[in-house]
Amino acid sequence: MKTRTRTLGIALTLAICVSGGQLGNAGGSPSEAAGGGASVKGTVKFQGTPTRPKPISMAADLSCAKEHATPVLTEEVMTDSRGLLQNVIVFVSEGLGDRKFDPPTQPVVIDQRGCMFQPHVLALRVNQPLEMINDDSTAHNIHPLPASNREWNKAEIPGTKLVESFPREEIAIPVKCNIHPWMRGYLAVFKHPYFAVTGRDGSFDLSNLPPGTYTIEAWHEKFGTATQKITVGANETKNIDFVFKSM
Ligand SMILES: [Cu+2]
Repeated sequence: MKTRTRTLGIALTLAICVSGGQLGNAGGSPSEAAGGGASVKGTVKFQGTPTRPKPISMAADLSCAKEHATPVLTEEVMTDSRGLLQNVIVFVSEGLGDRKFDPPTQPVVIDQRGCMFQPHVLALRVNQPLEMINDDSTAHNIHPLPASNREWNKAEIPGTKLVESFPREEIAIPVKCNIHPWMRGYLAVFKHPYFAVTGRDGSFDLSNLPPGTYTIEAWHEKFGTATQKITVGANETKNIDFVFKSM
């Protein structure tokens, strides 16, 4: 497994505790998972003073600016008052052996709305359809910049819906719109269903894992990656809390 070392002076601390066997939803498609009822769940926090989100100027395209009564804020580092960190991809990076998982046929959607990529971070599966929608009255394009998948760049006039997919696992692919330089997002492509993207509460839940020993990785676009090994038994849930820190 390729490990990124872009850590920007961030240290990781990790706390583990064990709770009773509880089932939740896997980041992907639990129904196809190998089963075993093991879960790894927890939260991701940032400790310290994170960079404050800044207002984005959309003055270069007034049709974008008029979509917002107040300026939209940058989405690179999003924490709440407790430091719970949003848009972290948490996933199994090692331990599944040579298990194979068929890609879901149901598409995932990235929406260009208000001249922003929504969501900012999106995870999907290898060869899963990615629907790209332009809900704005202005033209966009969508231009992923992958390292191991094929690069493409597609224009999206208003009302467009395009479909693409990625054949190789890659975490994560920067995505931009060439027309609006502030538009930036990330796509993570997985060959298995055990991943999650943290929401406002910074939480993740990797459930329905087969019993085993896994490397769990957390990826954030600014803070880099952090990993930890964990062993879970059948119907066992373990909690992991990732904490990124300024040094
Ligand atoms: Cu755009």
